[in-house]
Amino acid sequence: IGIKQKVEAGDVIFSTHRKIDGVDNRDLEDAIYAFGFGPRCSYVKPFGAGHINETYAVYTPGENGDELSYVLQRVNSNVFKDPAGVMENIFGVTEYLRNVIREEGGDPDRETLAYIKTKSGANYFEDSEGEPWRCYNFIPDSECYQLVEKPEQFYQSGSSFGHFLKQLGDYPASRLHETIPDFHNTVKRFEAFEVALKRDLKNRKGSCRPEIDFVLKRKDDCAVLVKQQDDGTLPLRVTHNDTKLNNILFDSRTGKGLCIIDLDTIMPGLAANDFGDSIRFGAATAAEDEKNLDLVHFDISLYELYVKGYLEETKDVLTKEEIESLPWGARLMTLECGIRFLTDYLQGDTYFKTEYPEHNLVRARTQFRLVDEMEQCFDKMQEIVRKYA
Ligand code: ADP
Ligand code: GN1
Ligand code: MG
Repeated sequence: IGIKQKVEAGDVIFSTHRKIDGVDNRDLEDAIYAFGFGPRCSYVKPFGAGHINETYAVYTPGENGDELSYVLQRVNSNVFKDPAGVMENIFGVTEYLRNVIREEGGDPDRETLAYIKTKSGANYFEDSEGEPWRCYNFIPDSECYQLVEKPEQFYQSGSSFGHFLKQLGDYPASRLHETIPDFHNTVKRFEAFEVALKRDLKNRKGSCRPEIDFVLKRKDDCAVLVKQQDDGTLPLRVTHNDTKLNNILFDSRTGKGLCIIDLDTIMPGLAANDFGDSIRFGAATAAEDEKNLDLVHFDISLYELYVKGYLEETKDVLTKEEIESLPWGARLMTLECGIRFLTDYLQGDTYFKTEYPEHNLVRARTQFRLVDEMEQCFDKMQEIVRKYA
């Protein structure tokens, strides 16, 4: 059955020209007016496959009929407690990137996101329930993937995220708000898991014993990178912190990596974590929520392609210790993500969007399968990094 590889928009859920039955769109409509589209907007469709925010594609009349022109998002305020801080980070970083891209001779309108202010000049709009909405230009002739379609894409992805790290090398990190404190502190993630396990609020413990044991056995692993960060072995950089394949747009004309999106979690962090989160998602042979674990494997040849693209961009910037830490980043970001899914399962699915009751458990299982396979070929993973360093 498989998932759609390409990210596409869904069915029309709002239209300025006709009434759509059965959906309460008042807040969406208010947001459309707040950003100044009003009746100029033809219709809106749900968009994207993110687990946190709600994303909408806004269509307006163009030369060849209605075209996707803007992306409108309701930010999840349960996850992002300080939306003003999130938006300040994003405006700061994208403005900075525009200058860098101009200096590189690139096209700032395609290579970074352009956020739009509300009619009254605010960074975001607050709806009747106090929920934050923000808006940016849709980048035409771009594509977004859930799974690697051609291996070359993953090389491109490594190259783009590596380049992104370099572009933000001199960005004043002190200007950044920490949008989610301890986001990739794997030790704290383990502790949160222990709390959820102890509470077992939804009596789900009995249904995931093997997964619980898998995590408990890896308690010491959780500290590997946190320790090196604390003792200064690994420096903090300005990192993206959510480097999934579907957070990068590819140029449909050239097939090359074009633009890094989803900038909500830009914060000081470890290079290994950005590297690792990309590997976790993109070097897998199946979707993050594949139920048939026989289909879920860690593809080391995809890993190698990413390493190549990433290190071509960053090997002169990263320290020796950082380069050495990359394979651990892959292992630990995958373990951490699995821990987060399992924790959310135990606490009753309050964080990630789910489509059915075991969804988070299914996701945790794929992550643990990947961790297991990475552990088995860890020497090889380290060798590959050394080869391209
Ligand atoms: P989330 O936090 O929910 O993941 P994203 O900002 O990543 O939100 O957007 C969700 C999805 O919407 C992306 O994965 C991508 O498929 C699509 N998307 C967002 N912005 C654009 C854009 N400018 N052009 C094309 N697709 C986009
Ligand atoms: C979430 O929002 P989205 O889908 O890009 C999550 C990431 C996880 C990812 C797992 C703010 O990302 O940390 O790695 O799901 N984002 C947040 O797919 O928690
Ligand atoms: Mg996203």
